[in-house]
Amino acid sequence: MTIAVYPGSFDPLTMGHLNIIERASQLFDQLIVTVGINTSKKALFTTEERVDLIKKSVAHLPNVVVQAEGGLTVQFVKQVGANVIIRGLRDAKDLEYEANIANMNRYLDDSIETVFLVTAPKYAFISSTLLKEVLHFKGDISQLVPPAVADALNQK
Ligand code: COD
Repeated sequence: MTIAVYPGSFDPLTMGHLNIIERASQLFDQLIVTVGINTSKKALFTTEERVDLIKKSVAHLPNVVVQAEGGLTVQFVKQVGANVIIRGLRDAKDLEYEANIANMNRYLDDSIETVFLVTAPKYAFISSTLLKEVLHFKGDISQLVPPAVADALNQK
């Protein structure tokens, strides 16, 4: 069985993330989406809230599992018997950032490969950070996130 892990902050999950999840779930027998800790980001949702929102948004994908992960991504990948990390690329800036993470992960464990999926163009401008900025000023972002996330954002 081929297992891949898609780690992220997902604060919150966007349509761009969901598109990557849907596509990766077709490439592997099982996809594990992990809500990890990015020490350089300040969170809007708790880890439990993010896990719950992702679970609701991937209910139509039977081979996708969602969980929280507080440690190093490569350790988790090894633990679950996977050897692939999925990441999404929106533009050249993402590539530069993601290449460094992929190389650090390869340094930590060179049996683990990072596979990049290029964002569908209609989602390329979406980022959790920009969403939070628009929301702060009460802009409408309901089309840019799955319905469960839109509801949760309205309640925040
Ligand atoms: N379309 C497609 N893909 C997208 C979009 C979009 N609109 N927006 C974001 N993405 C991609 C990102 O490029 C990324 O690949 C992924 O989705 C997740 O994005 P974020 O922003 O939710 O998550 P990050 O990048 O903050 O997640 C960082 C981790 C938590 C994975 C990382 O910090 C981590 O692994 N932490 C644990 C410690 C560790 O192992 N560090 C790695 C060594 S440096």
